[in-house]
Amino acid sequence: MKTIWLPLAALTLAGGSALAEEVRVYNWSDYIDEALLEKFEAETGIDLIYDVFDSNEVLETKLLAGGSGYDVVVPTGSFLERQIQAGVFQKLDFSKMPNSANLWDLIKDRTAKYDPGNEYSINYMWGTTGLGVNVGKVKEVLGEDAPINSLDLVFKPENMEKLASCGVMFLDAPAEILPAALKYIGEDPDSKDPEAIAKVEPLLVAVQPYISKFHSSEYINALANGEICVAFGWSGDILQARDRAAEADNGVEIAYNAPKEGALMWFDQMAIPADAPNPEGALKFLNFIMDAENMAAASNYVYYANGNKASQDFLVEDVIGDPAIYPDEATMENLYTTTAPDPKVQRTVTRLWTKIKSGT
Ligand code: N2P
Repeated sequence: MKTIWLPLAALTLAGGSALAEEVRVYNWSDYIDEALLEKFEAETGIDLIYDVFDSNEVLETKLLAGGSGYDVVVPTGSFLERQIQAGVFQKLDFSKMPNSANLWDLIKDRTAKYDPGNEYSINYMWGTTGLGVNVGKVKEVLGEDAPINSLDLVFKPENMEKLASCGVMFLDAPAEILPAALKYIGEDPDSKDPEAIAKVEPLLVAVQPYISKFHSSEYINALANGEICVAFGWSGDILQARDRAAEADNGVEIAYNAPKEGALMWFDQMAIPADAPNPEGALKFLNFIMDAENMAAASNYVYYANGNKASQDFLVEDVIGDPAIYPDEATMENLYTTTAPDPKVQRTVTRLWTKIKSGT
């Protein structure tokens, strides 16, 4: 076979999409309006490869191994913090992202805790971890005064024993469930003390037999179609379940409550791996996401708050006016944040979580 060498420009013209620019994004599942992905491709001519995950641990394993092949990834702040320290990301060139002027100082101040100076990441969305309930079913099982806004719902074995009949799912996320259990027993939810952490083991082992599954994305449909009656999950996901049930008109009424004992507030941050194949394309994607109308479209679709001040003019009332999404001051005071454990404490957490999930 004869090889013909052509200048790159000619090849691009002749070869069409074979040589088209690509950007690879790895984001959480159920976390964007897919119309935005098409809009990005139409506006930039870049091919977007969009993959999803539902676990910080899965993302972290790929990032620490290196060569993930992704240009944009979305770890939660507490994970991003130690990934920055491990050298996983490159600094962002804000001069190439004029839409970064739209970011919200209030959220930047909070994310600076994980990314000092906000040099490596921008906030995509933030939310809380709490209780999704099928109101009718839970009241049927536990009575009219069921504690649907309290951690008693999921941490009291006598409640869980009854709820097991209609189905309970917990996030498969030790970094979220263990802090909630610590808070429930009166410990610092961000404790790094192995003795304090060990105290949640009996609590969680006692309710484990009543948990039908530890999973971090299946609960959306499971709640919406009435397969489960309680999910310990993420705010916006549960609100999406509420809408899916309403759309199906199946008589299922879903509510989300941040537990009155306090709820975890987390921040999901977009960042560019140090070894990203197309960092320039990644900056274009981030700039697109920071456009006020695009960011509002994403939040309006997935019911999570975002870190973009300018987007607030385009948010629907159902989103900006819902304190479960944009907490009022009183709700805000009841939210806590967490930081990354060091590798030793992380090993304790991982071992404990394996034990809890297996119920031993
Ligand atoms: C989206 C879940 C994002 C929240 N489904 C987890 N940080």
